[in-house]
Amino acid sequence: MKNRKKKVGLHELYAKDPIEADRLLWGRESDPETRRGFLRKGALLAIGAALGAPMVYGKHFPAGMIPAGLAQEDAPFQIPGKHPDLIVLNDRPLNVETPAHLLDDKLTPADKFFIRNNGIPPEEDEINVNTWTLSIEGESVRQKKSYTIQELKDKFQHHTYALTLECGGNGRSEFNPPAKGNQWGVGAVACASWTGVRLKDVLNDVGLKGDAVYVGYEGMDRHVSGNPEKKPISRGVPMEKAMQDETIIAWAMNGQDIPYQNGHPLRLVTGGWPASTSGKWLTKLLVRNKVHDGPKMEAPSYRVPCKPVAPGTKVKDEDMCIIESMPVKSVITYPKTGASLKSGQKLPIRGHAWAGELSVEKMEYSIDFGATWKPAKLEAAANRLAWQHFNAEVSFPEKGYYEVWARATDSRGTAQPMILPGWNPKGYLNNACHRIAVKVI
Ligand SMILES: Nc1nc2c(c(=O)[nH]1)N[C@H]1C(S)=C(S)[C@@H](COP(=O)(O)O)O[C@H]1N2
Ligand SMILES: [Mo]
Repeated sequence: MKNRKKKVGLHELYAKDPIEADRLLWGRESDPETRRGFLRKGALLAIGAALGAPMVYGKHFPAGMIPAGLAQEDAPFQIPGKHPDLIVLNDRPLNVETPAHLLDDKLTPADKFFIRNNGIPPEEDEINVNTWTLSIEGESVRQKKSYTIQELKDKFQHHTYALTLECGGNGRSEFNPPAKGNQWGVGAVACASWTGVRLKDVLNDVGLKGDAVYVGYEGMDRHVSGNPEKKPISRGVPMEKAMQDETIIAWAMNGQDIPYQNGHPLRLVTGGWPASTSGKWLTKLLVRNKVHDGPKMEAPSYRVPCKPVAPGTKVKDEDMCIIESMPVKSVITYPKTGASLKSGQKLPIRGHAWAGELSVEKMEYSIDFGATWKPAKLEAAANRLAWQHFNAEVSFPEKGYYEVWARATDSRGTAQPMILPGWNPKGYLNNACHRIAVKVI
């Protein structure tokens, strides 16, 4: 497999030396503390030249931010069953994100669903749908029990839900100081329709002890070290999440077999929570009498500081808390960043918004770098934990370079931050507003 082109340029420079990057890009020094401040006229002209059009609302554009119009193009890379324009961040284990404009479908099709592997998936010929068994064990089951996929299908009622899965590290590439790990842009998120049986129906059939507090999963994938004793990942959710109607053990995505890289033939789906809790190639569920302690449950994996910290702070393991519901977020899926239109034309925009366990109550967009906001139309979710679609018709006052920023607000009134939210050592939960570049010519 060919690795994708190494990312170079401004993004890398920003990661290494943000002050120098500001100087190069903006021709001025930024405040080393906040790297905020706004552009002077000379810098505005320079940036306009680089973009090929003047930045009409340039006086509102924060220094230290890279215009979305200067985003890097990546080399195509072909993965079986996946769209050629997905972006490969790592090929062992395979980690692949979806560019925002390929997330335009209301339900994400199989070929556009991102891949986040922590280990090496089972070989395709090791997957036998007829003999695959799921065993339910752990100290809090009355008696261990196992089911074939056919038994699950025969014994329990089937349910289909649209469920949003977003990797906890989605958006990591923006953090500064940078966080190690896959440098996800915006596309480690998807919402497909999943069919299976409710985890709670299965757990009730098995019979639980009164002390059950957590359900962990194990999958058939292997640790990259090749050590058969080690699992690459085994995470889980508290009983309350496990017992929700929408928490399912699924065998189908969008009415078809789950794609191989996304967990065929069986996966746990826990919508609205970090997708790391949705175990792929599911072989085992462990009902625990304590917080599950499988690989990647321990600090600092999938945890953030319990209390906000200054960027770059070292945080003790005991001060890191497990991520549960994901924060409010949205993505503009049409047009693709870099769109241009004729002066006087209106630009239709659309995308999706989601808010973990909550719903999205309001959607807005800005064409002046967040100085003012206008409402977008927001649709109701297909069901709880599914993303919601939005659209708007955008007018621009004159020719020039613009960015369209989108901002969702959840049902508790919490809105997406315009720029990077709380820094954390592992780079999780970046729910800053998505933005696209637009030129009016
Ligand atoms: N068995 C197994 N399940 C797993 C993983 C894995 O590596 N192995 N990765 C987790 C993580 S971190 C994420 S973000 C999602 C990604 O799901 P996807 O690859 O279908 O997009 O799967 C989760 N479930
Ligand atoms: Mo993840």
